[in-house]
Amino acid sequence: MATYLHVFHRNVFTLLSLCISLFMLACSEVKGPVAVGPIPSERQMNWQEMEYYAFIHFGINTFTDVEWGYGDKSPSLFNPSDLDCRQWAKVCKDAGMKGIILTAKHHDGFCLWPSEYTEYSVKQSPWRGGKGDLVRELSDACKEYGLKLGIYLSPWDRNHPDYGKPEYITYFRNQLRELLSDYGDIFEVWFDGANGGSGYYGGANEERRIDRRTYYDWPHTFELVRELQPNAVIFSDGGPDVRWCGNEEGWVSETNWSLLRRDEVWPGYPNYKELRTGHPDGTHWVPAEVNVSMRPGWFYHAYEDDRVKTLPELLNIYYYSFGRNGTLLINFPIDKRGLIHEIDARRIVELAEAVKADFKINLIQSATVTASNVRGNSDTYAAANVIDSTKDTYWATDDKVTKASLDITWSEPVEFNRFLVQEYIRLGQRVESFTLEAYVEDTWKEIASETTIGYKRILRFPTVLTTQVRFTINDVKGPPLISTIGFYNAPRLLTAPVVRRDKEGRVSMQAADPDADIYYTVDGTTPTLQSQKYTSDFPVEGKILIRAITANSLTGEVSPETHEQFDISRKNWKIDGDAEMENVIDGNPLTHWHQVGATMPLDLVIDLGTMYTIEGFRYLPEQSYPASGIIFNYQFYTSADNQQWKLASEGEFSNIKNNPLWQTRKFPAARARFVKFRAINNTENDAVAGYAEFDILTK
Ligand code: FUL
Repeated sequence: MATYLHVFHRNVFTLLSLCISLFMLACSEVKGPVAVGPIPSERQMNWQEMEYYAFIHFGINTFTDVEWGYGDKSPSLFNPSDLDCRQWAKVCKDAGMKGIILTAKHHDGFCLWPSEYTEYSVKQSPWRGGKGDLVRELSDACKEYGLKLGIYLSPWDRNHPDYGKPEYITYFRNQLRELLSDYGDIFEVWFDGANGGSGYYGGANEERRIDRRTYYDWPHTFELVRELQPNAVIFSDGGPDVRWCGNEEGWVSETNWSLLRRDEVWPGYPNYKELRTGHPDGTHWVPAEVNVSMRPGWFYHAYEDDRVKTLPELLNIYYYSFGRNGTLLINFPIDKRGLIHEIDARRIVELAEAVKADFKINLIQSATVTASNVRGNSDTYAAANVIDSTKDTYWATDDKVTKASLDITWSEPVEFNRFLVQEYIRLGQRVESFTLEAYVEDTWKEIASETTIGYKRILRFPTVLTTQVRFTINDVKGPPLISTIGFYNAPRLLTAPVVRRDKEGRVSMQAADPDADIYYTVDGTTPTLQSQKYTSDFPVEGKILIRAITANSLTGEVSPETHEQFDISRKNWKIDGDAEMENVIDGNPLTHWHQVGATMPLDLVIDLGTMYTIEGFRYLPEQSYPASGIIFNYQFYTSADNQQWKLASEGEFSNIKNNPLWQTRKFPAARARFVKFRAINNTENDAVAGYAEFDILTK
């Protein structure tokens, strides 16, 4: 019995000490980091993780070929021949997008769903015999393809008679209620900052200005969205959930805080450029969304079929949005058939393929990572968390730490040209600056010195070959929390190089990928990897034909060829007028000059500096969108003395509006030192002559 008692006591004692040790362990467990500054809501987190989704612009504007409708056009114009929302959804799905936002009503007030509150809708159109509902069709297609649906409802309505009066707000909210009640889950509600101005307004045809801060009583409209779609984020210039990025070109600043002094910003905020960086001292979590179109315009125009963004342009947009703590909302202008145009569809899939290739293998998987400091030396916050693929684990430091680093080592040398890093943003955006260094040829070499990280930051740089990298966080708002790190070796992007010659006659070449090499010839032969390699710009006085390719010298892969024929250098040319006139002969098609007169014709007179035998000219109209002063009818004169002029050529540049490319005209050779290019009229019939470039052809 005594023995049993002894055993019993011993067991109780063991159990007690076990409990005590467990209790002590629990007490000594490392405390988790606390939030620093504003943090995202669950709906904002869900939205941020979508990363990439589509915008659709479609409506009467598609059929009238304008960007902003006045609100006076007949609904009978809306008549797509082959509308198929499943085609839109398939393209978006194939492109890797997670949702689609539809312009249910743009500024012209035409509704793509049969709203009960207006007749200005698909109800009055011939499409589907007036029985169609485009929002329904898209909502169904999204469900079928596993995409989320978002709604753009323009606050500005140039059709509605009550716009500008309090009654319109009721109308606007009624429409919002319809859209947010009848079509299932909505992930984002998009309120445009463009508001108030001229319009049809039920036949009043007048200018109606509103106070953008107060007219819409936004707080109550936002409440309505919360009531009907509690999981939807609300977009406007200043949130409340998602902010505009301050441009429509497809980028957000490298320094990009997901924070905003939200109460200072409203839709139509004049200091909108601040939205490109956010406010480091922001009071609320309001991350940026980058909205950009596949083409210059938001709505479809056939003349932009050859102006769809190129793959290098789209890749830049990808890296300047996703790669800078933004999400990407990319717009497809639906064509008159009711489809995403084949060119846009192909291009967006090319982007998806290029991105997939860029991020194919994460080299961190074969690396060892050690940290300068780990929170409480606990495994929960270990450096290894940046390698695992779970987004909820992270490397954290002790609270007092303000500077910390990760050393990343490989047993064999690796090559990479992309670096990806993510903060654990659920507890706030903290990192203010960081550097990336690599151990190359026995020294530490800085690869990048950058500012913010946020949800995701991706850096592109020339390929590095190394076995050791150091990622250092230099300045923080609170101890850093890093959830993911990645190193990738993206393939070279091989597109035909851009070859230019400036006014001084210097020829320069540029590849879309800084890692790629350029090879060229000047003797008319086909360029190969054995041709001259381009290293820096060089002067060329006279006429020259340059043929160039971009290549991956290691694999031998080459791009399509660029073929540029330059005439005499324009070094000694003189044009009388303001400094901007130089843009006409600077060799850069992206700069331009406008000559504005009271009436047409307008003359551009150039002194070539010496006599030449001239047999033609080339004219390139302004390349930006929308361009002005596109010359249609012209005359071209030559002169030896700037007194006696001889007409050498005249005519029209047919289809120049739809296709504003280089226009070349040849004529019987003439000796001259002066040339005069006369704009007789332009495509808009106003008194403006616009030029991106002008050149002559000599014999
Ligand atoms: C702008 C609008 O005025 C454009 O037409 C387009 O809808 C774009 C997304 O937002 O502010």
